[in-house]
Amino acid sequence: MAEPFYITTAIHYPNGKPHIGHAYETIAADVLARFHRMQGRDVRFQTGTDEHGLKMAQKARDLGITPRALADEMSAHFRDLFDALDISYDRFIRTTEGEHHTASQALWQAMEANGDLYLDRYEGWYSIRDEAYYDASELTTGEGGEKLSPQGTPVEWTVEESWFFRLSAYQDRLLALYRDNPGFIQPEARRNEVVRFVEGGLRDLSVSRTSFDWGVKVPGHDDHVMYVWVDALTNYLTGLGYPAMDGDMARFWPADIHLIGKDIVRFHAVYWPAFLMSAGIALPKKVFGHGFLLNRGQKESKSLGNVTDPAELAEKFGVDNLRYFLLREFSFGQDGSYSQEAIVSRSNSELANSFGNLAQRTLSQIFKNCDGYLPAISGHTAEDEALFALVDKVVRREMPAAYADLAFAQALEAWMGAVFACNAYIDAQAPWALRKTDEARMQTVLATLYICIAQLAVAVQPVMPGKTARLLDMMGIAPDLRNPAAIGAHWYSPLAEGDFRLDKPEGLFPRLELAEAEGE
Ligand code: ME8
Repeated sequence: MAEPFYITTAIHYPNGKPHIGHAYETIAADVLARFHRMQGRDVRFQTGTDEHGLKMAQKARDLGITPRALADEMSAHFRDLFDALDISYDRFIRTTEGEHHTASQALWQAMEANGDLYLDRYEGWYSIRDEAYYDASELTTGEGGEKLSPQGTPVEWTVEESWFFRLSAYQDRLLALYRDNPGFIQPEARRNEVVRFVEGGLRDLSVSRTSFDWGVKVPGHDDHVMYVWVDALTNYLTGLGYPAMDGDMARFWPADIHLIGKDIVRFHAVYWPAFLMSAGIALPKKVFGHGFLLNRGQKESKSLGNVTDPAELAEKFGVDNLRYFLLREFSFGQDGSYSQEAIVSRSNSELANSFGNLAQRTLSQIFKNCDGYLPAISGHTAEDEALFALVDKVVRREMPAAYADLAFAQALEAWMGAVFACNAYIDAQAPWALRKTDEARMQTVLATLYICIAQLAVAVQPVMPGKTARLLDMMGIAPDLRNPAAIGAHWYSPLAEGDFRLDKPEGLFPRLELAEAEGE
C-alpha cells in the first residue's frame, strides 16, 4: 500500500476575510500535497479555521454579532477562497465542530493524567492580538510610551485564575528532540531561534481562561475555557479521528509536516511537542516556518488601505499564474515583497512568452504541418539527445528533489531553465524551414519537442494544476501517464500510432496587462 503523507497548514483566524498570506501558505501546502500524490504517496492534506479565543469574541462584539455567526461567515470565505485557488485539501476543519471539542478535552485529560496540569493564579503581560503572555523582558516600548509585545502588538497587565501546563519540565526533552532531529524545525534560522529560546529556560504555560467563555471547556471546570492555542494545535489530531487511535490516526499520525508562518513557530516547535510528549502521542516529523509576504515592502493592514483580496488577484491574473508567481518569486523560507506589476511581468516573461509560446509554436506546427498527427521519429541527433538529457535531469531529478525540500523557487527555476533550452532548440532547429527541405527531420524535431513539453507539463502540475491539465488534454496524454514514473521517451510510442489527433491548439497563457492606474 502507498506510503502515507500527512500535511497540514496552520488553521486561520476567521476574524476577517482571508489575506494574501493565507493564500500563500495554503498554495504552498497544496503544491507539496500534489507533488507527493504524484509521487504515489497516500496524501492527507488538512487546513481550516481557528475559531475560538478572545480575538474572535472581541471582533464579534464590535460587530454586534455572536462569535459563532462571525466564524460561520468568515470561515465560508476561507473555504471559498481555497476552492477558487484549486486547493486539494482532504479535510477543512473548523474548531467549533463537536468532534474537535471532544478531541481537545481528551488531549487535556491525557496531559492531566500525566500530572502536567495544575491550577494557580496568573499575572502577566497579555497580548490579545497574539493571544499570548509575554515576559517583561521581551517587551518593547511604542512611540506613545505604550508597552508592546515582540510582535509589536499592545499588551495589558492581566490577572486571572488559570490552569498551568508544566512546560518547565520539558526543557531537556525538547532540547534533545532538536538535537537528535536536526530537520525537525526548518529553515535553519527558525531552528536556531527556537533552540536559543528553549535554552534560555521555560516557564510553565497558562492554559486556561476565565475572563470569557468562547472556547473549549476545561473538563470538570466549566468556568474555564482552554487557552485557544491548546485547542488550536489539537486540530491536527481531531482531523484524524483522535481520541480514537485506530483508523486515520494509526495511518497518518505522526504528521509529516506542519507548514506554518514564521510568527507561530514557537507554538508548533515548543508547546506542541511538549503537549504531545505529555499525552504520550508521537511527535510530528517536521515544522516548517515560511516567510511573510509584504505588499510593496509593507505589511497589509486596514489602516494603510493596502489589503489585497487574494480571490480578486486570482480572478484578475488567473489562478495558476498567481500560484506560479507566489512560488517562483520568493525563496520559501524568506520574506518577500510582491506587487501587481511583478505578477504581470513574471507571468508574461515566463508563462506567456516562454512556456506558453513554446507549447503554442510546437503544437500549432504539428497541427498544420503534420495534419495533427504525432510526428514520427527517425533517428536522433546529438542536439536532440542533449535536450532530452537536460529535460530528463530537470524533471526527474532536480525538480522532485527541490519540491521535496520545499525549495519551490529552485524547482521552478530549474523548470524555466529547461523551457529556455527547448526554445533555444526550436530556434536553432527551425522546423518551419525544414518543412520544405527535410520533412523527416522536421517530424523528429517536433516529436522531440512534443515529448519534452509533455514532460515539463507533468513536472509543473503541482504548481499549475489547471493549465497543465488543459495542455496535457490537448496533447492527448492520458491521466495515468501524468506522473514522473511514466515520464520518458517511451510516452511517445503509445501516442505515435495515429490514435490521437491534435485539434487546433488554444493559447494557454494570454499576456496580462495592468490598467494604468493599477501600477501606481
Ligand atoms: O496564526 N505572509 O492564524 P492566522 C505569509 N490561528 N504568511 C502569513 C502572513 C503573511 N503576511 N500573515 C499570516 C494563526 N501568515 C493561528 C494559527 S495553528 C494551530 C493556529 C500565516 O490566521 C501565519 O504565519 O493569523 C499562519 O501560519 C497562517 O498565515 C494563519 O495565520
